[in-house]
Amino acid sequence: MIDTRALDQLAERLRSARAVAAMTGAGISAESGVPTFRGNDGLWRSYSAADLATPEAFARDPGLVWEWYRWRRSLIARARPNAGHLALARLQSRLPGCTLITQNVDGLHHRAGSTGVIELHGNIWRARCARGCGFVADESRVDPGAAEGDDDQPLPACPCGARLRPDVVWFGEALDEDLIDAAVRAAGSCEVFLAVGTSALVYPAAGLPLIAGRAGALVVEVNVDDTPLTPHAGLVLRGKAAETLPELESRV
Ligand code: BV8
Ligand code: ZN
Repeated sequence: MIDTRALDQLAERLRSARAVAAMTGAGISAESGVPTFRGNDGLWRSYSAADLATPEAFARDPGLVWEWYRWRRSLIARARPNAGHLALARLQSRLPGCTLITQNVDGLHHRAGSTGVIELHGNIWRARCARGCGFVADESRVDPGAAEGDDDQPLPACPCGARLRPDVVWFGEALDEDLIDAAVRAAGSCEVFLAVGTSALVYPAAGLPLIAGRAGALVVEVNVDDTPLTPHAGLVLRGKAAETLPELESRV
C-alpha cells in the first residue's frame, strides 16, 4: 500500500525545489519486461550478468558476449516504456532543473520522452570500436532478432579492422568523465534526489545519492526491497516504480 501522506509531503518538496535529480537502475525497466541485473530474472543461460559485462569475458569469448547483448536487444526492442518511465518524463518537463541519470543501457527513458538523460553506463543500441579508434555505430535500426540463433554470425568489425563491442561500460572500466562529472554536479546541487529501482551496489553510481545526502538533499528511495541505501534515505517509498511514480507525479 503506497504511503499517501509521504507522497503528499514529497510532492510538496518537489514543487518548491529549485533543483531535483533522479537516478534509475534496472528496477524501473523490470515492469517493461527487461530483466534486472541481480534479481533471479537476471540470469541468462545460467550466466550471471556480472560474468558477462566485463572486458575479460569479451576478450575470452566475444561471440558469447555479443549473443547476450543481441538477446537483450531483442527483449528491449519488444519492451515499451512503462508508467514509471513516463511519469519521470512528465516530472522532468514540469520541474525546472530536473536532471535524469540512469545506470540502464536500454534507452527506455529516451523513448518515454525524457531529455538530456545522463546514461552513465552507455547504451546497448550503440556499438564502438574495441581498439578505440573512435568509430561508433548506432545500431538501433539493426534487427537484433536477425542474428538470433545464428551462432556462426560473423562478429561485427570496425572499419579500422578491429572488433566492434557494445558501447556500454563494463565492470572494471572507467565511466565517461564528462558524464560522471555532470552526475556528481547534479547530485551535489539538488534539493531532492530520487533513487529509483537500484540495488545501490554499483559504484560510482551508488555514490551519487550519498553525495546528495551529504550536501543536504532529501534522498528518496523508490524500491520494492531494502538496499544499502535505505538507511541513508530520508524517505522510502516501498513499492513498484510503475505504481509509485505516477502517484507522485499526479500530486506535483
Ligand atoms: C569502475 C553496463 C574504476 C553493462 C553496468 C568493491 C567495492 C566497491 C566497488 C567495487 C568493488 N569491486 C569492484 C568495484 C567497482 C565496480 C562495482 O561497483 N562493483 C560492485 C558490483 C561491487 N564498478 C565498476 O567496475 C565501474 N567502474 O569502478 O571503474 C576504474 C577507474 C579508472 C580506470 C579504470 C577503472 C563500472 C560499473 C558499470 C558496470 N556496468 N552495466 C550492461 O548493462 O550490460 S552495471 C549494471 O549494474 C547495470 O548498469 C545495472 O543498472 C547496474 C546496477 O544495478 P541496478 O541497476 O541497481 O540493478 P539491480 O538488478 O542490481 O537491482 C535492481 C533493483 O531494482 C533492486 O534493488 C530491486 O529491488 C529493484 N526493483 C526490482 N523491480 C522493481 C524495483 N524497484 C522498483 N520497482 C520495481 N518494479
Ligand atoms: Zn576502429
